[in-house]
Amino acid sequence: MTIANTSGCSTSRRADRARAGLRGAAILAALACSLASTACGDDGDRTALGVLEAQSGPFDGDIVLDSDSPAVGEHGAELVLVDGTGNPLRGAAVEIVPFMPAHGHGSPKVEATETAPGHYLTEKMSLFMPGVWELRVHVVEGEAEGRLVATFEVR
Ligand SMILES: [Cu+2]
Repeated sequence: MTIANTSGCSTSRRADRARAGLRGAAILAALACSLASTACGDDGDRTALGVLEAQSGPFDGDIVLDSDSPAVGEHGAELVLVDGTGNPLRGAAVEIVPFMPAHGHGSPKVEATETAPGHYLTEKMSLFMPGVWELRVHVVEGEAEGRLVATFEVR
């Protein structure tokens, strides 16, 4: 799913693909991206900053970090997760592993606890170096399992 993010580009790559057949819309999307930062390019390898992308499994959702411009240190985040039919995902076990792809290391896994139906909160992720961090989210609900990822830049 897509949320507003600091890159100024509000379209996810998935949404871009869905629109690819609509020529006018595609041109508009390209124009919007050309006006935005490099976080929203055609590189295709990197997700837009702050956008939670489903990688496997039936789940989808959004993530909000506790800062729009996170500094090195401990950070919290709230995830809003939905099941395969778009309803709030209740009673799931949600874990997050912060990882720095450029450095090949992460920081300790944290659990996110459900605070309201479909809302999962974590408070103490250690983002201890400046640079690009992936938040790798693992979700288990009954027999279903899913992985999602969001990318943030820490200053
Ligand atoms: Cu690092």
